[in-house]
Amino acid sequence: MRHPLVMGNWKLNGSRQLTADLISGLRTALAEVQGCKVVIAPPALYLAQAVAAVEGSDIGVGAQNIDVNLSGAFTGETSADMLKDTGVRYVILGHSERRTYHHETDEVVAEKFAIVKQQGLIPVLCIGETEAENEAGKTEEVCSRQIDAVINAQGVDALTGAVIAYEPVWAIGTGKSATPAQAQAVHKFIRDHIAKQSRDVAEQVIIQYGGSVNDKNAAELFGQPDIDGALVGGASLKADAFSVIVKAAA
Ligand code: G2H
Repeated sequence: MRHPLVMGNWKLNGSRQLTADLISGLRTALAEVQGCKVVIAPPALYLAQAVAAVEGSDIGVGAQNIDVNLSGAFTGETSADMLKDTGVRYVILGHSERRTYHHETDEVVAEKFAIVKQQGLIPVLCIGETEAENEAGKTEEVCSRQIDAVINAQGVDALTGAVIAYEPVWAIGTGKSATPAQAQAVHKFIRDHIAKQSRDVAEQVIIQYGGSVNDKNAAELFGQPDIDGALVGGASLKADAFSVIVKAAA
């Protein structure tokens, strides 16, 4: 039985003050909520503060990226080892902003996926098509290629315990979310694609939707059978909006 996961991707936003205030607001608003796992992903600099601030609550902490190396001469990077040492449990991988601005290929993302799994952390593998790919009817081709980069390198069992976030690039930060029916169709395709290799893995893998999820559209998205929560950007920066989204998934 899959449980929903709602994760807040703060992207390059935040401060010590916002981290303290947002987590305090979430702890209050979500104290009674059960049935939905909640994870926040602040910028790397605030991860240690966030881990300390969520202590004693059910809120988990995730990172937005890692390096493929565990240590060494790699200036400016953060390793899976360091995240684990800090108390971080989830790692977002292959977000379209990293694929676009940092030129992360499917192969690099798959390598990072392997490191995250080896360190006992939970990868959140972001996949999704651009607007041009969508209009060219290539959504399924792009999503399966991005997943197959992991499956071909590590086997389908690598997806056991992992999270996939389907984020159509045209819906990210645009206010233009996919409709529940559009998202469900792609989520079902993704699950069926994995099921060709393993029905068990396909049934247990959490597939989040991401792309302009907010307190108004969340409930209808979560009503779809293959949508197991959301990866939330902009709306995760306000405790009240994010709490409404979490409660819609619970
Ligand atoms: C998609 C999402 C979070 P937003 O990137 O990953 O951001 O909800 O702002 O579209």
